[in-house]
Amino acid sequence: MILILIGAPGSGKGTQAKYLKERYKITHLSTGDMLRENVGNATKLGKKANEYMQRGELVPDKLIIDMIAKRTLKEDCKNGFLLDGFPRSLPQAKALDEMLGKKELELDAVINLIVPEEELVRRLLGRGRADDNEETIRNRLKVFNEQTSPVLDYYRKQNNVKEINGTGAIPKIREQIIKSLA
Ligand code: B4P
Repeated sequence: MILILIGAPGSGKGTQAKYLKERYKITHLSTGDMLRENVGNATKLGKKANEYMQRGELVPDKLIIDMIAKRTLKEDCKNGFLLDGFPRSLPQAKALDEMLGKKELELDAVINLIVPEEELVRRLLGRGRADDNEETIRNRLKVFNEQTSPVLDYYRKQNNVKEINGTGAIPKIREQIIKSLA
């Protein structure tokens, strides 16, 4: 099974991914977590990515695409994977299509977590990660509307987007996702 979780920053992608990977026995690939690990280990990629992350901008496509292409080659991706936070731009979506096409794999569904902007800001300020200050949050939301929304339209044209209300109790949202995939 190959799934994509899309949603604005703070929509709960990471939160829901933890349950979905267990439910479907697939590997969770969060580009945000992978980048933060690189930042923490001060790798070449981490040093480059950190500047963009602190400003709330997208890390350049080439770096992200190479990182995901390498990661999906690993043994634990053989049974499928859950992409959390990728693709976030049209070039990333097209690169993913190419990657899957070469392996004759198909995307099962794109899950879109919908949460109103005020609720997103409230959640992120509450989370308090290094890139969760008000200025960076506002920029991340702007970047989402400008660069990630077209990715949703791209998948809507292929008819495989599951629109999920991302507000309310976490287990209820999880149930809605599972129902939409049945
Ligand atoms: P990410 O790590 O992907 O983080 P996110 O979008 O901010 O958060 P997420 O939606 O996972 O929210 P969470 O579950 O934690 O991105 C960080 C940065 O990395 C980006 O800004 C960018 O610079 C870079 N990056 C990552 N991927 C990239 C890519 N593909 N291309 C380029 N750059 C990339 O939930 C947030 C909070 O809400 C938590 O505190 C949680 O407890 C709470 N919450 C969750 N569900 C809730 C609910 N139902 N009700 C109340 N609170 C809830």
